[in-house]
Amino acid sequence: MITLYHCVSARSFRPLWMLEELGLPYELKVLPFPPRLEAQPYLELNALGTIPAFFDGATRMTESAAICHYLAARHSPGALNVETDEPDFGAYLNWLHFGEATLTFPQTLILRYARFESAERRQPQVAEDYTRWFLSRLRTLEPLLARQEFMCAGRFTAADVSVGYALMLADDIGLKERFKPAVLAYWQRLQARDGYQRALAAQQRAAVEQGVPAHPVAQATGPF
Ligand SMILES: N[C@@H](CCC(=O)N[C@@H](CS)C(=O)NCC(=O)O)C(=O)O
Repeated sequence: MITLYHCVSARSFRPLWMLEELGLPYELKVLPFPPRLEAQPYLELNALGTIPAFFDGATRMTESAAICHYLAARHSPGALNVETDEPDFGAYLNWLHFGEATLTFPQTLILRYARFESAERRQPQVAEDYTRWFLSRLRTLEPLLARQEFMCAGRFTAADVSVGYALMLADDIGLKERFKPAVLAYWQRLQARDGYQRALAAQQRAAVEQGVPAHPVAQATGPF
């Protein structure tokens, strides 16, 4: 049985969304944010205290994009995964990692310096600079998504889950109004998917059942 450690609408939403798209059985353990302060026994499973942590038998993983790749390759060859002999294999890997390494990274600085730090340590200029940086990185998607429905391979893949989560977080931060039309339309298409809706419902249900606040991580307030 797969076990996923998750905080509501944190990066662990990527593997949760994949699990729902794939219809796999899993156990979802929801933790308050940040686990390193609010759920310290979790540090025994992941010394960094970061989310996600994913267990599948002897396999243990803590990188959200890598878990998406693992699930797609193992459970959805040729569908949610793009295979090595497909023309878009390189584009697939690129977008899968772009979602985390290039898009989500500047968002973490916005969250930290606009919300998570104590009032005296907040840095509005840093938050605005990284907001602009994030939006300029999104601009590289605009011409692509004006031409095609999904990131690559002519179908929905794990790369869409990776990039889609970055758009979800941007929406939670309040940046959706600054999306360009093709990116906005793409984000609306992704939200309309049954798998996405089931993942939202699953995290809400599990949070309530496990007595954890059900608001998204982006609404958490520090200092931490
Ligand atoms: N590159 C990792 C980053 C994991 C990460 O930093 N997760 C955040 C949640 S979105 C976290 O756990 N932050 C809490 C902390 O740093 O204490 C991934 O994609 O999974």
